Amino acid sequence: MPDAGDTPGEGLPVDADAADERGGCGASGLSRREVLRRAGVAGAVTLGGVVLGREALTASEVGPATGYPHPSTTGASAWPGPRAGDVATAGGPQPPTLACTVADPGTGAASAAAASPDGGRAVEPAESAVASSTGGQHGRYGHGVAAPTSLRADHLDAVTYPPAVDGRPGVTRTYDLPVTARQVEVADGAVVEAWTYAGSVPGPILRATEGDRLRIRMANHTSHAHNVHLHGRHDPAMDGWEPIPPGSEFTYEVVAEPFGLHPYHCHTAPIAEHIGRGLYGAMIIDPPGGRPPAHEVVLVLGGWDLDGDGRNEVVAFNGVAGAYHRFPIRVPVGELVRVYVVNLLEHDPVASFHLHAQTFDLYRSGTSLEPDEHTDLVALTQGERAILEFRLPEPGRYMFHPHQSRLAERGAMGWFAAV
Ligand SMILES: [Cu+2]
Repeated sequence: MPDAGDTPGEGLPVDADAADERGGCGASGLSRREVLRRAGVAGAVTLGGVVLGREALTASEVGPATGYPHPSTTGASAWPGPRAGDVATAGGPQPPTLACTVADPGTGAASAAAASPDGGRAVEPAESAVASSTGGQHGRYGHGVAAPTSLRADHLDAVTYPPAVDGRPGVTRTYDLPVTARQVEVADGAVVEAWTYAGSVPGPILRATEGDRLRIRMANHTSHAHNVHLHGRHDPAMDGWEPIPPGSEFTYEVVAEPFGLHPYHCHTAPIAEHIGRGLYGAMIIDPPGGRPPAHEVVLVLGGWDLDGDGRNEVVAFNGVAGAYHRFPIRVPVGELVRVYVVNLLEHDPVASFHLHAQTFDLYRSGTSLEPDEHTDLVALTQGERAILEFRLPEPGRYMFHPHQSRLAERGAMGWFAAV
């Protein structure tokens, strides 16, 4: 578990009533009811009393060691591809601030259990409806910032597992990143009016081999100006800081370089709002010849300022609080795992990535094939990123989270399940 919070009282067990008041929409001293009142959302609020579940599973508990649904550099056929639900229709009026609405009151625990089928990579939820057996005195994980009860095991696959390397260098790769507005449930009881690239937060994982031509078509279907700013090295005329007006489109064309892991994001002012509402993603540029085969995962850290106070009430890997707590990421015991971690938090200047029970080779920005360090923690400022490589030698659950407890406890905690 993360350490106790950095604010007195944070991170400590809370009772159900306190969790109700300090739930996912208003963890920074503003009660959920107050957030809802300000957002103009009526209705009573009750949090399901689920608690953090077992901290370790045996191999039999997480299922047989087959059917890893995630692709590796040797398993291109496993790539699930975009899912229909990830693509939103364009347009619609933009609300003035992020809205926060309420999940089905009082049914969180039961719904959480029902939303964890054993298909795909799902393992038994770490959260379980055991509040009654403990009297609910511990509340749920992280101030009530838990995964939406409707979350499915495969919901984030498209932004978790990168497309496989196809081994064809020197080609032109075209990505469509239409900017749309849509509602996204980012935590249990928190629905925001997000801005998205191609319907998802984070946006699609862009991937190319160094030297490829990258063509990125951005059509702005919202009523605000936006753009696509790529990190890395390119023609400054294609840098993406110039606003693309509503209803317009632009095609960026760059040579993919240098190899490494680079973020992309909207660079239209106020930038904190444009990134904070979801306009960011990860771009993997592979070295010529690729990297060694591995089971690959992309984890983009982002935040949601639900009440417009300049603080993140929800912090999440790949957009949804607690997603990998509810559905741990399966990896096979003993095989190479490569994690692409990107920090695109606004408001919190520094984050980090910490892996429990194992250490990793650290490649800062991924721009070298030699590791910079061997450690269990990497600090990441805003926009910073790293590639981590490790093997998990024993079956079980290995926790990961930012070591800043305030961030971890707002939804940015998950597990690798070695099976
Ligand atoms: Cu923007």
